[in-house]
Amino acid sequence: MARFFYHDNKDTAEDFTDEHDSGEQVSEQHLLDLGVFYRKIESMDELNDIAKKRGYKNRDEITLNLDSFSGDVEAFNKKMAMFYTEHYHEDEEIRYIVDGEGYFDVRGKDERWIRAQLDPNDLLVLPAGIFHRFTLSSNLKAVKAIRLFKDEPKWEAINRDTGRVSDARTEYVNSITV
Ligand code: KMT
Ligand code: NI
Repeated sequence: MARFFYHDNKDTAEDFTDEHDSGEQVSEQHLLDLGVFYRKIESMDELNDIAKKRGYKNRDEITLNLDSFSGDVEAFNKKMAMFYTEHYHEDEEIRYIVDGEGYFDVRGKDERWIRAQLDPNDLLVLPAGIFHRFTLSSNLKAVKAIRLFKDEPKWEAINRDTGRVSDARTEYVNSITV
């Protein structure tokens, strides 16, 4: 079952896969107010149903752990650093956890990081334009997830440090009232 909490902002390059729970919880409603949709999924039928309703026509599966990089620690660490770099996309980011565990961090009100710890059967949808990052957890260092897409997969990540503000970002900011 997922857990949502404020990040303690005490992460370093060495320990960012640790939990970093500040102890302050965040509600599902709060996430909804940010445009972030969470659902516990009980069956593949339910996932397919939601995918149909929300127009997610395509999907693939990703396994992320050291083995998926054939034990190449450098390549693995590079990918981990990339996922953990703050960015947004021009489309929704839709992830369904099949196995393992992961942390999705999203920027909340006052720019505070909110951490969503996702476990098997958790579905999370990040709206287009929201700043976020991802990491595996120190506990498991592995995740298997289904990535769903409305259309063809688009992989472009717009990193925050580029300062690039696309229409998706502007629309997201305008849609948020919290
Ligand atoms: C992403 O875009 O951040 C990922 O695909 C991370 C792995 S999916 C749990
Ligand atoms: Ni992303």
